[in-house]
Amino acid sequence: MQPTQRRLANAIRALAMDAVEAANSGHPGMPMGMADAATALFTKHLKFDASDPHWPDRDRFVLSAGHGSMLLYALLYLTGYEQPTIEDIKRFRQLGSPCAGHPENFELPGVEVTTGPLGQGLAMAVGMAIAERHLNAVYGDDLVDHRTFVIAGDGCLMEGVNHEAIGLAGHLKLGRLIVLWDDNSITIDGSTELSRNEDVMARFQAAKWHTIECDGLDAGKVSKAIEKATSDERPTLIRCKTIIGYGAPNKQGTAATHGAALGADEIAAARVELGWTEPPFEIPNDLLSAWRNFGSRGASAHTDWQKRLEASGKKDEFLERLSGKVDDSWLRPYLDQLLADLKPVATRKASEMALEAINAAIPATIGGSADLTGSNNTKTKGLEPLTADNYGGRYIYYGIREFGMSAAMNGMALHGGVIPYGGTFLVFTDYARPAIRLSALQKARVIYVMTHDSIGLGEDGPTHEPIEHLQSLRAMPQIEVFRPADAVETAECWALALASDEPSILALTRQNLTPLRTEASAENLCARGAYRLKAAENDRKVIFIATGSEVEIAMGAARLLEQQGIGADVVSMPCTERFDAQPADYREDVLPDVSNREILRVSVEAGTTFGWERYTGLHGLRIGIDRFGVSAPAKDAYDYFGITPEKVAARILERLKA
Ligand SMILES: Cc1ncc(C[n+]2csc(CCOP(=O)(O)OP(=O)(O)O)c2C)c(N)n1
Ligand SMILES: [Mg+2]
Repeated sequence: MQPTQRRLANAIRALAMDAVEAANSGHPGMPMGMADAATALFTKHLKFDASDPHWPDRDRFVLSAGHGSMLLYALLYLTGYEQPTIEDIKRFRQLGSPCAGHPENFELPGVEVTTGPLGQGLAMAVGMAIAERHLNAVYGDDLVDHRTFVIAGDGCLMEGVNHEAIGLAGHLKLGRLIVLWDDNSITIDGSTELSRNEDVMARFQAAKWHTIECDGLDAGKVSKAIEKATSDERPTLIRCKTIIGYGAPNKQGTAATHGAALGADEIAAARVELGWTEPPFEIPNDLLSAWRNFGSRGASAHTDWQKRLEASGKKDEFLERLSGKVDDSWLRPYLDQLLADLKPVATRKASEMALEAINAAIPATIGGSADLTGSNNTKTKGLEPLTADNYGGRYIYYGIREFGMSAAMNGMALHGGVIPYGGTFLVFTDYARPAIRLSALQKARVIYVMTHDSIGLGEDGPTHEPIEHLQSLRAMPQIEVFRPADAVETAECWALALASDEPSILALTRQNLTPLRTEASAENLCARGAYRLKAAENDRKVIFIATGSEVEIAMGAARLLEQQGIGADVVSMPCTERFDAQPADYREDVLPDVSNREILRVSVEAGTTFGWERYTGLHGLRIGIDRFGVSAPAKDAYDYFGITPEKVAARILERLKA
């Protein structure tokens, strides 16, 4: 006899409360409250095959309420994914267990995205749904035809990013996106009445979503709601009315179940309440085998898909595309053409020029901007807009939604098959930062095209002039910040970003820059992060270390010093992270021993000097800006802050005299 949906759900409840109890840490309330809804989704609707978590046409499931991680771990175990094992679950939240506190995408196949920072799961799901529709437009229903399901809590729907995400999803009519809202009226502080009186349903309706309400504790009703959702062309919000910690008789419905172990007494009482007689971590055979059958429910759909793939004539291309490998054959011819006709350009323009070649050579790129298309230079000639009427387009008008754009790009990158890049002003990485951090943490290949990267943007003034941004982004692990100095470096940095398995930030200028790399080189010099652009002609007394637009200024200062018999190297350092990863002998050659006081090292970057002592040594000279910027034409701003060849050279001469 088939177990009831409630009994299937109780297996999730038991695993969640027992795992949290064993760890004495975690969140039992959410998995216990949403167990019935999740059972409905996984046993009847979600298209997946537990034996192949990477099946490209699987539905994507995103647990946006990531604190309820045990819900997901229980589902993966019960449906028969190779991992997690029950031993992994017993070690929930312990060092080395893939069942980490919050779901991490690289720990377990089946965990599509890393969640925990509330709201971002939902926002990433929007990107997954975009990627699905785009690939569907390219490859057709036979190869790409899946949905994206999300479980989101009150917190996810309070966070600001949800406004950006649902606005974008409604606008793009992402009908294959279905969100189950765990409407339990509880957050950590207590009742949602403490902090919310908005009409969430009306808000989603206003964003052109389809909305449904149901009893979230009744799997049958949730199932009916999902059926309705799948037949509507709009994205759907299903409001699942639930009780947090459902099944724990004395604590359910209260914030006490949100984020703490229930305790032995309450767990014993819950076992009675739920009619659950098994010891911790044991699932009765009949129940486990029923769950395992649900885990292979998608096997025949998977086999059919495989047959269609074989017959499609596009198999190799499709798999190659999903592998994420990129072709860099565009780079050489592009550089040859560039070097043949050098002129001053802003690196944002140089980026657009490189993108013309990239977008022609790599069909997987999807560009976009948060309403600064003409400033970020992200739209190349051939790109059509990706719209509700043309999902095959490759350019997204994200609107003024930096955070939503960045989170969507994470979802697109993790979906696979597309390489998202998107732009805004560098200063507004602050608005996108939580998603940039998740790009890094998840190793999502997202390319951030961040223009107007210094006081060189000029008249817009200090609100728009990044100061601390470059260094603070460099401080983030697993992401590379590139600040190219001219058009050749810009192309090299683009090639590195595309080939990377990490996200990248390209910091690009508004103002024109003089070409510095004027000769072809066989090697991508930016790949080493820093290299000697100019060697000292006189006896070397100074080494400049500069980035981006300030390399040209350092070159000018070096020339002035050479005229006075003072030899100066100029090192261009487009990517500090890459330089730090070079072998010691290379680093030593470019920047000889920091304690060598015979040579003065001078960093030049039009931003905070914080951190540059890492390369100059404490006795070096750090030229930058340790205050907010000014509103003035770029030339005047540079002069005001003393970042001109003459003023830099004068400071060095003064220092050398002392
Ligand atoms: C951006 C962000 N802010 C704060 C938190 C800390 N936090 C985790 S869960 C939670 C409450 C969420 O409430 P709800 O989504 O209703 O979850 P429930 O208590 O119903 O499980 C908070 C504030 C977080 N994880 N992410
Ligand atoms: Mg809640």
